[in-house]
Amino acid sequence: MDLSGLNVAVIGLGASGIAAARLAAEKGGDVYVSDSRTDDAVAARGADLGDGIEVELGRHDLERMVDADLVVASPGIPPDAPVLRRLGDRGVRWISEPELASRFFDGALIAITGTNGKTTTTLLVNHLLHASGIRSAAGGNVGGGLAPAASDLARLDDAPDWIVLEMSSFQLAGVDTFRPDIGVVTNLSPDHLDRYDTVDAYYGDKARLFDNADTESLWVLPSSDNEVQRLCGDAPGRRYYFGDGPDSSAFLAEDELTLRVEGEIEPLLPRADLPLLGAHNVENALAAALVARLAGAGTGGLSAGLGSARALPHRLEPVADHEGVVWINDSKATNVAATRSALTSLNRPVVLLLGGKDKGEDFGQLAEAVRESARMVIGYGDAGPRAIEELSAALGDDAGTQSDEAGPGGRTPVLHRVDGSMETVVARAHVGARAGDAVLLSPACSSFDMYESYEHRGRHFTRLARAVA
Ligand code: UMA
Repeated sequence: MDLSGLNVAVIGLGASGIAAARLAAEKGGDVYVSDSRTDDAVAARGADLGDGIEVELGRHDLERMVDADLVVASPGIPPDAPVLRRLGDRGVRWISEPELASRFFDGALIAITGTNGKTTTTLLVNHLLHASGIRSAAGGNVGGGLAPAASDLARLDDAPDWIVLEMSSFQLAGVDTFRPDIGVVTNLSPDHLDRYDTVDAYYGDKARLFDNADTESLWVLPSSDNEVQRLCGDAPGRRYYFGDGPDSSAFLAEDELTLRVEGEIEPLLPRADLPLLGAHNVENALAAALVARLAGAGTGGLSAGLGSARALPHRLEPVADHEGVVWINDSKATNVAATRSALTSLNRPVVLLLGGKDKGEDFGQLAEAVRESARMVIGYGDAGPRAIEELSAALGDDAGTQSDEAGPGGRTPVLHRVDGSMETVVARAHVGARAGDAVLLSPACSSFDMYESYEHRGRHFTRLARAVA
């Protein structure tokens, strides 16, 4: 495919916009990129694009976009942002950056979405394919410097046989011809309610994964998630399930990660030998192994790859161990479901650090997991007061006051509100934790009240935890 003679407008000059602009220019398009910001960082990114790509900062030239043959919008720009609303009013449609990229992929495509576990599963599939000698490359929503944007993968000189893409709902909202050979939904639960009016609207964007399904499509889905089954509906293609369930092709059998894809049982790895913490990572590993198997990986490569998997930064990542207290950075847990999953998957009493930018989720949903696992909950940041209030209401008499004996196992979890910086939060956690505990930063919120990103928050927490240790 060639974009020669076509005008391409790219909205936003972040990782996504830069990658889209470079790809479109390389394919012959006349590219105009605009960003509403004018600060040094965005100016430097614009200058980096070099000659041949027109960059405009501080405004979006609507007429240029209306006249363009193709408009690519960055995923972080919500559809009700003025620029997209005005384009919509003029009847202009836009696509997302991975949609553009997918038009130039030579290899087969694996697309992985879901609320939690997308990044781990994406990078693990790639790791398992490599361990099996299959040429693949991973990227997409991943971010955090861990993997490139989709359009960068489309520009690789030596095209891999498989592309493994993490897809967010924001990116799926802008697909058109995007068609994965293997599509994966890890799980579904409410998220991003600061952008979507309803959970159904969020799920609706996720469902676009199935838009171009055909009988050759392969779908990898959790066996026990009714919401995911509903999302997939009657999309054509063959379904494979992972997790506990009668039709599952990837499951735990006698505490071993096991596949049964074509009738034959393939034990892969004892669960205890999987280097990733937490029950949800067993699910991620089962999904990844199943996907890699469908892409041609053999048992030997899968076993070796699972055994050599490593925790990703900011995802249940143990960062310090001091006087019997392990400090765990789970800053990527930016919604209630991710935090619940972290809490229930650690087999030790937890001092939970909860809070950040308020996305409107109900923290009361954490009550049961807190009752079971938490010695103490420290609410901080914008959402801290509401988190503590809702947990306190949901726990009722099961919530301790600051003077109570704290802890799980018959005693009541103590709920604390801390105003101030992460330094204060960590100092409070240090005082509250006992030998055998985990101090868990799993905030259930995004970071933007105090930080630039969840990575920034995770790095700061890690530094402070190590300083304590
Ligand atoms: N902008 C405008 N006009 C506007 C609004 C914003 O020009 O009206 C500009 C901003 O000034 C900024 C640029 O748009 O310069 C930012 O674009 P962006 O927010 O889409 O961010 P990118 O840097 O392009 O990163 C995006 C993804 N970010 C989001 O979806 C918020 C990255 O996912 C992804 O790694 C990257 O593309 C490459 O694919 C990050 C993420 O947090 C990791 N994703 C969310 C998540 O995982 O929960 C969905």
